[in-house]
Amino acid sequence: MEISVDIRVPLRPCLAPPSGRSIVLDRVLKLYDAGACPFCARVRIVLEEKGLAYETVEIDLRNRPSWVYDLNASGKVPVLDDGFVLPESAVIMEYLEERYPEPALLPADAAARARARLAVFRFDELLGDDYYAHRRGDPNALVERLAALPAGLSLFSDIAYLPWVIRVRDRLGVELPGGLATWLEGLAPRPSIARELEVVAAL
Ligand SMILES: N[C@@H](CCC(=O)N[C@@H](CS)C(=O)NCC(=O)O)C(=O)O
Repeated sequence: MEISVDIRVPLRPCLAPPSGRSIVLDRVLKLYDAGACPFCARVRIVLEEKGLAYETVEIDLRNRPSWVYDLNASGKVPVLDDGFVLPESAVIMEYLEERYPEPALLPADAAARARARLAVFRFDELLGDDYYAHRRGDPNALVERLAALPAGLSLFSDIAYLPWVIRVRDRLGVELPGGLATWLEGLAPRPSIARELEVVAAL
């Protein structure tokens, strides 16, 4: 695999690797993306944490092109193309962590890695179901879920939850419990997270 310094202008500068610490591969990673989508945000953040140059194809979810179903039978984004086509944000995160191991987002210790993966595996029950119930106006336990989030286990699992926590605060106007607000403040200066905060602010 050829690795060299990327001097190309990214197709979507607002999502370009922030620090100049980008690596370019023998092909450009392509992300089928939607700015508003927190599942896509997981992947955007991982790509930027790893300093990977990538281009995005923005999908209008309200007027989705039919070819999206050729990439992912469910029609959902994100979908990553790294020479092969891969849907599902949590699987894409795992793939990027394995394929581009530096910098590592999972801890070194096997038990800590397992705990981080378990937190991602249980995302729906620990946050997602109640987040979407709240958005629909259905009964929900969002506030209780936020107070009990498995935050701070690893950067990997934090990235899997952050997009929703940002949207809870900045889009739904729900006040974060103290510990979670502090956790978010601690992560916000990271360029990858600062960019996502900007994406959400522009929605
Ligand atoms: N389990 C999928 C969920 C992705 C997902 O729900 N994406 C939404 C946008 S945030 C989508 O494409 N929705 C279109 C649809 O449901 O038809 C993942 O983790 O990637």
